Amino acid sequence: MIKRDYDKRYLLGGAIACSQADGGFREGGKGISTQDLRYLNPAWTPEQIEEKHQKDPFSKKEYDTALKSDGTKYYPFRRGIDFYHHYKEDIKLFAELGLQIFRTSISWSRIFPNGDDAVPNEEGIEYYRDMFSECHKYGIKVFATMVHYDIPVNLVEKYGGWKNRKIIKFFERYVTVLYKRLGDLVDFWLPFNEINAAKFSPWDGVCLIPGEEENMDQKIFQCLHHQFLCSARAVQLGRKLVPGKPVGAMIARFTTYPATSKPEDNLQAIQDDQYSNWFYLDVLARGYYPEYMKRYFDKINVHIHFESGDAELLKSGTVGFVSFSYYFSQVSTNEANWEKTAGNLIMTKKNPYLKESEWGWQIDPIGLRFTLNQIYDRYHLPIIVAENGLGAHDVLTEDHKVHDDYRIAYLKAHIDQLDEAVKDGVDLIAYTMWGIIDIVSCGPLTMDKRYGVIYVDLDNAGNGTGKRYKKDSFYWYKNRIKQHKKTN
Ligand code: BGP
Repeated sequence: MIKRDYDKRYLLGGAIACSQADGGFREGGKGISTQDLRYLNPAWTPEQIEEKHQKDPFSKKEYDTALKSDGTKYYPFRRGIDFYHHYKEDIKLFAELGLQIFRTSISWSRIFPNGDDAVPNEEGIEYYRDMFSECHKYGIKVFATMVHYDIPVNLVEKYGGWKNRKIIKFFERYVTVLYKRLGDLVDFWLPFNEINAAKFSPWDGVCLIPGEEENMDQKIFQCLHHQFLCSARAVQLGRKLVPGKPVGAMIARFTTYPATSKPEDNLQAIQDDQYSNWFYLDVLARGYYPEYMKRYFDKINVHIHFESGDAELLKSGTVGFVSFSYYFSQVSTNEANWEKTAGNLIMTKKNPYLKESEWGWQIDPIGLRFTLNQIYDRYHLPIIVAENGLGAHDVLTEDHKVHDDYRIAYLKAHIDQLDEAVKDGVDLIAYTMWGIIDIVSCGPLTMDKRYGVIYVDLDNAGNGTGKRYKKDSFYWYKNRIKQHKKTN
């Protein structure tokens, strides 16, 4: 069981990820990561890259820097909000909000620039020590993701990334350094962001590269097997090196409803749920591959290469909590033609009972209570809602205000459902709202889609003052947190 130094009431917080927020991608000894690049396509000529770059001024500065600094043909695309240089003032704003927990990710390439280096990069370690200490100064707990999609590019180029079992050793080395050097400052550990991204976005999840489409499923699931083993090792090492600090699992939760009461639709819903959600958590929380996947693997002709000791490792490395991102719910049907709408990185069937965000994501607060109950029933492990929020076009007025009542309504509706789920008996540890401060979005890769309660004055091309402004939702969230703490 997780030993809590706070009462039963869950913590209210905020989340970001390094590759979408930090910037400073060639500073402080950092190596290039797979999320610093639009595509890692070794076949591209410098001319092709230049052409792409011309169409995307957003990356101009980084592109020039990358070319100058190491003469590579990489095409960096993420600038972030320069959190790397602003974390002190940003964390001060989080403290003003009353944030109880802050989730961010550690960039592997800041700790081991090439992934296979013999010694870690001290500057990288210092950066995180400073940032996390700053959180603790204000009483904010730290929830750290070890891999939010990004790994050092060198691991992909030299070893084939997640395809190669050798990555497990490099990951162990990375995790050991994290525990030993940052372990006193981190309260909750998460080896992988949205581990099911392996399947729904293999370019992000398991760092496959364009040109690797052949036998894609085989590659995806073998890579994933290596990630499962890494997660289990992170749990084992955590027990030894950071006892009492829980290590968890996370998926992008695609809450699934059957389209009708037709038996075929219900069966489809169960299967969709198994293949896109449960499989991943079942392995990490129960410690073995579920039976239903054997049939699925046969169907798609996938054979996982297990080595001796793998099954035992999975069994002994089960996680201490479960977490998920929750943005929308989806509908399952066995019919071939259905009206589609965009979901987070996937397409889903339209639900006539729900409204959509500007990006077509179906807003479903009750689905959050539904999913919390489902997950708790299945594993009886404490839960963190690691991401949830509304991406919207925000307008900064001349007097530097953002009147985002739509976001307030969204957050209120979802947090109210957390309270309901807790009354249902769900053991909820924390809620870390996604993009607490505006960051570069993961899908569209722009600043257009903003989630924050803090506005950052940067546009898609990276132009702007970079100044931070409090949106109306800032004051609302601050008050909600205050009320929340009172009822503890
Ligand atoms: C999740 C990712 C995040 C985040 C979020 C919102 O899948 O873990 O990194 O960005 O989705 O997605 P987007 O930024 O595309 O709106």
